[in-house]
Amino acid sequence: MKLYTYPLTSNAIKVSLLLNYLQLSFTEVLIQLPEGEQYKAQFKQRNPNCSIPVLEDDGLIIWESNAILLHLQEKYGEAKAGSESIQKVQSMRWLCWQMGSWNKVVLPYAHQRVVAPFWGMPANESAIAEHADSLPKLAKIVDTHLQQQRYLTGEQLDISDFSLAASLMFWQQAKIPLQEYPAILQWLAGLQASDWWQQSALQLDDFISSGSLT
Ligand SMILES: N[C@@H](CCC(=O)N[C@@H](CS)C(=O)NCC(=O)O)C(=O)O
Repeated sequence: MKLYTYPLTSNAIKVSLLLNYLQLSFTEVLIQLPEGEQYKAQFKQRNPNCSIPVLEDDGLIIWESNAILLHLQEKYGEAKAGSESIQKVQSMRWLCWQMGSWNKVVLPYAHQRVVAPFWGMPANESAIAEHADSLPKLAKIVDTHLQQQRYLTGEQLDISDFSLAASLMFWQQAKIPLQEYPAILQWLAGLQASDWWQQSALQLDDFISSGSLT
């Protein structure tokens, strides 16, 4: 299994988190986004959108990070997690919401304040400000939900938790204003305490200090 990735970005982080959680062995192929490698013909053959992440698994090529999560869950996940149809619908609801609403508002924080400086570029604060007014509304929805249950779809960890939490990997460094959402902070603290989250965090630290995959 190969993951074409640029590890610092939120859509890539969600896949790495799940791969570590499932303890799957895979090869990472670094696509140097700052050098425009995603536009090269060889990569474009794999993803015509010229974006990462892309998963190659037994000849199957999958782009779109949430579709990759679904594939990994279906093929390698525990049978019990997400097997109930109502849970699948709830999971799909959060995955769609993550891509359609959450990403637009939350992803720019880490992208501008962590990834851009890593690339030697100044943070474009107006890219954050453009959607920042919507953050309280979205965070409140998640927080209210998590006050009632441990994870997004119930008491079991679900791929939608990976999908939303990935963009919070650098939340303190990126100064994402989450202080008023205690249930989100509690959920996040629980995820951060797990082995697979810490494994991903260490891999990101390594990438930040070396600029390459180890
Ligand atoms: N909806 C896609 C978004 C993929 C995406 O935008 N990836 C970014 C990194 S997070 C990328 O590759 N950007 C390169 C570019 O736009 O040139 C997914 O979830 O996989």
